[in-house]
Amino acid sequence: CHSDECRKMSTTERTFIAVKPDGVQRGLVGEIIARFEKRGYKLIALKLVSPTKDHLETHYEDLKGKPFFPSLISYMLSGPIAAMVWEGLDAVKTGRAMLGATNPLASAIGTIRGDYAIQTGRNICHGSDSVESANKEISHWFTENELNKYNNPLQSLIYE
Ligand code: IDP
Ligand code: MG
Repeated sequence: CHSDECRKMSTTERTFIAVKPDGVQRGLVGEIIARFEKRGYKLIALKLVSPTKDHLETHYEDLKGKPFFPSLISYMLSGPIAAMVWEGLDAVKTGRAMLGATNPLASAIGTIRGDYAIQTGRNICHGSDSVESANKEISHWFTENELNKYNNPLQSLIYE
């Protein structure tokens, strides 16, 4: 089923979440993972990677014309990135809400950026902005083999 109604009910929606190099170096990987775990999302994939410039330019290809694009790419190249896939009801939109606004100063307290970051150019994390870009990003960062298939017995405690 691919209708909007079904999508709203889908407990298998997936989003690509990444801890950027500043977040990794500041020791925030565990904190960010913990928030998604505690919320009830299911961890499908997880790795620490140092992608090429090419890989990052493709990831951010929609921003290619922006004046901050070169500094964004060097920021993303400044260290390893913790890449992950989380699955669950409304994972894309809720994932973005958990991250907070792009500009951390505009992010609500209680969000990841609102609690741990100050500037847009050092906003510690990435989250897909739509189901369509999530699918694109997941296949850009992970092979099919890296997307783990397993049963989580806690599902019945998280979903009615
Ligand atoms: P998002 O990460 O909240 O989806 P986007 O607009 O997709 O925000 O921008 C991607 C990333 O590019 C941001 O997370 C931030 O790191 C960086 N960025 C966006 N706008 C600016 C800016 O005006 N100055 C510096 N960096 C920016
Ligand atoms: Mg974005």
